[in-house]
Amino acid sequence: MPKSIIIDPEQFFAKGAIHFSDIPVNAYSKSIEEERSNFSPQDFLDIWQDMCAIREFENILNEIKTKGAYKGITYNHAGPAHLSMGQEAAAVGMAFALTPDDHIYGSHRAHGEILAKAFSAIRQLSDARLMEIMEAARGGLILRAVEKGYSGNVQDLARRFFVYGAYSELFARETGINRGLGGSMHAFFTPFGIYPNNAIVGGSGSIAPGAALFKRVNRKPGIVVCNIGDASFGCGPVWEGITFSAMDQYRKLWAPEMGGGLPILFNCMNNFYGMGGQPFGETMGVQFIARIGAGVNPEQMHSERVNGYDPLPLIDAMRRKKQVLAEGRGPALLDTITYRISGHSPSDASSYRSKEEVERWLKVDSIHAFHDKLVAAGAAAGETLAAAREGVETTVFEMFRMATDLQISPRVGPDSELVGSVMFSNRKVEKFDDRKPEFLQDLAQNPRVQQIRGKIRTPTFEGKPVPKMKAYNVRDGIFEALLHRFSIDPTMVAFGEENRDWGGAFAVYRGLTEALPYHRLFNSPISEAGIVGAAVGYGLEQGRVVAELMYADFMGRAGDEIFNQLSKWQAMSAGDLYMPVVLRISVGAKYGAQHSQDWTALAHHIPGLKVVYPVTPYDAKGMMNSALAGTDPVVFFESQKIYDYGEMFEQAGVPEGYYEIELGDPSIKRKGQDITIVTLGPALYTAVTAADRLQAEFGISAELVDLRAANPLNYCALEESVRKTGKVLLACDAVERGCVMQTVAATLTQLCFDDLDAPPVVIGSRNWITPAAELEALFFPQPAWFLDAIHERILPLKGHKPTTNQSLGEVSRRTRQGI
Ligand SMILES: Cc1ncc(C[n+]2csc(CCOP(=O)(O)OP(=O)(O)O)c2C)c(N)n1
Ligand SMILES: [Mg+2]
Repeated sequence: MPKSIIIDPEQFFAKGAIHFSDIPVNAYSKSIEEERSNFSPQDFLDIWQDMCAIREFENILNEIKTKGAYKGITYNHAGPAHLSMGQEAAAVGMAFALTPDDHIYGSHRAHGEILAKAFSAIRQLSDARLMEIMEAARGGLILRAVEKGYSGNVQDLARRFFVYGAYSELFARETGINRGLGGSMHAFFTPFGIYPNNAIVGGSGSIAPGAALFKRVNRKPGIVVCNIGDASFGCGPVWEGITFSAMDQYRKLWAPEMGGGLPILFNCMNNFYGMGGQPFGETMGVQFIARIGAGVNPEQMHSERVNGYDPLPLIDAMRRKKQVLAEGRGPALLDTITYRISGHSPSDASSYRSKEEVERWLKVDSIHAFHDKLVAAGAAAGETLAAAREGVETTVFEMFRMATDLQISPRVGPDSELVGSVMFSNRKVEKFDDRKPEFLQDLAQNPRVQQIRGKIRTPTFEGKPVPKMKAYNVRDGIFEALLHRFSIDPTMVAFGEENRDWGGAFAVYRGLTEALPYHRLFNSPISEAGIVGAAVGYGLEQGRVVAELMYADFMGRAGDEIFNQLSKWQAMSAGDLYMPVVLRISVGAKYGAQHSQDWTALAHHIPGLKVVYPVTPYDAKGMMNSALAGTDPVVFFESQKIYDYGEMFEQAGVPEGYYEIELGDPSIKRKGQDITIVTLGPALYTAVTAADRLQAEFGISAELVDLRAANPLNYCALEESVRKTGKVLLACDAVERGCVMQTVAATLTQLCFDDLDAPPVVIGSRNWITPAAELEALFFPQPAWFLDAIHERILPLKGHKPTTNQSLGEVSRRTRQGI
């Protein structure tokens, strides 16, 4: 427990200095003769031909991008090709020492890395396993194409399979390793330990730590390598990922048998350029990426700079870093020197560097240099190397030719719903592993469990409303659902800021600290990108995870991780991977402009996310149960306004046992005849007051429908209600412009146009900053706004005197001013 780490003033006032140790720079000095005991002749040959295969793979891409043809094959490749020509030694050196259990994550410039990792894995897997993998991939489609007329051995067949699958992927073919939905910058193939590559610079920096966390928590073999560029070290999420990886708690607070520090190597493919900006000498001040390790932890991340223009120093370093990680001393950092002789992309005019510089690097081109080194040392014969190169180039060309051929490698049809069909996996998985879930105590002894047992789960008790202190509330509902899944799925972990001893900033987790070991519930750094990124990485490794953002306002800090990562990997895997991640986001109030915003609209706008916002204990428990049984990313909004509300609608009360509520089904909270009021979030309770007034003052009976979800959304109950009443008002606490309710109103207008007496009216918060708690009534929708808006724009209320201006003229005035 952190309580055992005493912050003693004596200790921290003591004089001293911080000592750094030297960070090695190109310390490798072994000759080929010395390396002969570490590599067989076949190893040398394999390294050489892997480098040559990668060079040819990209050379062909370069030719078709710049000239539209290669060796008589004309092809127009519409998509990107971020080539890494020149970086082959770095790719092969990185992958050579890895096993299939070691997982690589990478960047937009990863063709070389994925090929190198595949070749390395293929050499280590048995023929039977390779056949199994190839048969399973895309239902055997890729294998069928490459085995036709082929009679060689299984390893060569597997190499054909991967090169062809990769080209097909780049060319958006059904035969692509990700069915053409990943493409050049995102291609991956998990059976060979190749995990997502990322078009967002540094994107893998926050994701890969989650993968390493998965390995630790679930005692999986292997390490995680995060291959990212030198310029990506200017990205905040990379720093957050490093910080997440280097937390003291892994070694100081987690049980020693968990294995210590995260098994992650940040491998900087340092080619000295962003697109054209130079991190060295221009856009950063660190000069050596390796220096960054010194700022992270006392071990300085075991950081070093290594020459990655030669595969052998890098393989040597990789072997040593693997050992460090195996000993639980991670994370590690490698600053791998390389250079891309190709442009950033084929349209790059290289205006940012001199010809002379490129020529200097061409002179020491790793492919030629390694060839000469092997020949000079007598480690390989020139003819053998030449024959090997010719062999791989022939294969690569043949695979390219096949991938361009629409007969052999078709695209999905223009009317295909393929993309839509893989946006969500919509599965139920009870648990992602069979081992026994770990707990620290018998749950019957848990203080929170005992406290909840004494609470009242129904709207009334003995005919009276239930006092707040006694009511089973929204928090309890979420807690019970979490505990249920924690006790079934051993892979399930939860983390976020102040999640452990504090019990989550809003006490939802209170009681879990006593129940769960550290590795299942822990405090993260204040790193929203790091938190969501790690959850994505954990999910990609197929573990269940709950991450928390303390306030919706902090979504901006994790924007990329929520909008580009969490949402997209299921579809980019063409349905191969699940994303069993629940992202809890608490919506604030009373805390002003930067802590009180409802940003459901942002999440709802992004394809690939399920977005829900339950506000009753019954809904919170049932929907969290569903989210935690599912396989899709669920952004689970919660409202700080109503955490302690008891159940007010479900007369039978909140069941003690397990039940699920389908995500996307709205709930009718009160039956009515005259008007439909639709809400999302805590506006439900404002609507209740408004509905009571409508009934009492005007005899109008309102039907209250709580959407409970923004996406997916089943319109059946809404349509039915609107057809009955002919009138609809929609309300939420998000600012009115672009809120979820605007989408729902527009859709309902289309679906129910003939049945509507008036256009749907949307009430949201004002398009302002959220003002101070004392002024919130000016900002958030109030019951009077509902009545005034109905009076002005739907149904005149006899004798009603509006207190606010909800007229259409006012709507025009506000939009004109942008407020
Ligand atoms: C977040 C983000 N910002 C900018 C870009 C545009 N961009 C693509 S590659 C690149 C340079 C990346 O340099 P580095 O990380 O060193 O990788 P390298 O391209 O050298 O392999 C930039 C700026 C992007 N894809 N993502
Ligand atoms: Mg770079």
